[in-house]
Amino acid sequence: MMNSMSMKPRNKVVTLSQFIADEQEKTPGASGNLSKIFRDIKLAAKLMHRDVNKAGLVDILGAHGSTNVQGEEVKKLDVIANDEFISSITAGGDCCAIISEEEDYIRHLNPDAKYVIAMDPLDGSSNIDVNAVIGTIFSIYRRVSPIGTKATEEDCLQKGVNQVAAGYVIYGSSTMLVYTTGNGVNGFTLDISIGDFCLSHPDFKTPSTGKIYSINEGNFHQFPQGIKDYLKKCKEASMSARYIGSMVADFHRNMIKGGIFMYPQTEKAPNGKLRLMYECNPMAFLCEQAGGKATTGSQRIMEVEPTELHQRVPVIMGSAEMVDDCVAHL
Ligand code: P6P
Repeated sequence: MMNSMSMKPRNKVVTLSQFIADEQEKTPGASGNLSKIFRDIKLAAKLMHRDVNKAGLVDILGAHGSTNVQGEEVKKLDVIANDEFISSITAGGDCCAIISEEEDYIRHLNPDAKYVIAMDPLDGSSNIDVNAVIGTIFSIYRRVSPIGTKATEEDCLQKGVNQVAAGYVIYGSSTMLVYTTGNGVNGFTLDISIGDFCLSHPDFKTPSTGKIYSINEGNFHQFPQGIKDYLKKCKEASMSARYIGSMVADFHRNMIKGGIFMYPQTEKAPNGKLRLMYECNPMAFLCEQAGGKATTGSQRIMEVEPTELHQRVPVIMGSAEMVDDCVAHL
């Protein structure tokens, strides 16, 4: 009969809230505002976990603007995601502006707040109807304009190297929140039984190389010759092609297993497809913090000088040795 004294102590559960509070304590002069933004993101992520997991059951798969049997307007899940993240962050009051893939212009919030968020509320949403993995991507900056004034475009168009924090939520076989504040990357898995994210991937690093390459080879004939040459080398090395067309899912898999993700420029898309401010910069920050590399092919992604809110850039990111090898072919 095991008595309580002899029972093996259970591993200590570290929740996202505790982890962020501990990080805040280690940050001299931290006001707690950033911690509160993470609280707001966590709430919206849990609501999205609920909505994503019932998408097939209620009328939210239809195209935005259609009406359901009750004659109610049907909202697409990515519009719902945008609403949920913006309303949670607005209610928190710690953000002066948001730029979002779902918003044409800057969404101005609390002029007395000091942080700006760039986000893709639901990336890969074309995969929802086929029950594939989707995600939310976010990037956080400190404003450059005076507190107490309306946020400016300059606040929202900052280089990736100025990011204070970045992360993603992946709605997969489990829902995870992965983020960095510049002190490494930590992954938290949602335990719905306690309603919180628990530390599951502490300080994880991406392997320096790997056997996975991710790219939409349907665009092969439009790729620059260097990309074609690198892909030929990947095939000759019997690497595995893995691509589901959802950046968060492809990125997360490669981060853990090692690999390279590419969305290069094509004849039809001379700047590539992926957005600098709320897809490439946050993923580049995470990738570099995990020991990987992230480039446009000609420069470090986080050094790109932004010129517009929804600007696109070519992207090559993942295991450092694979990125170097790919760039050597360009
Ligand atoms: P393609 C999803 O639409 C997305 O923005 C990213 O999540 C994904 O990596 C990419 O576009 C897929 O694009 O042209 O291969 O379908």
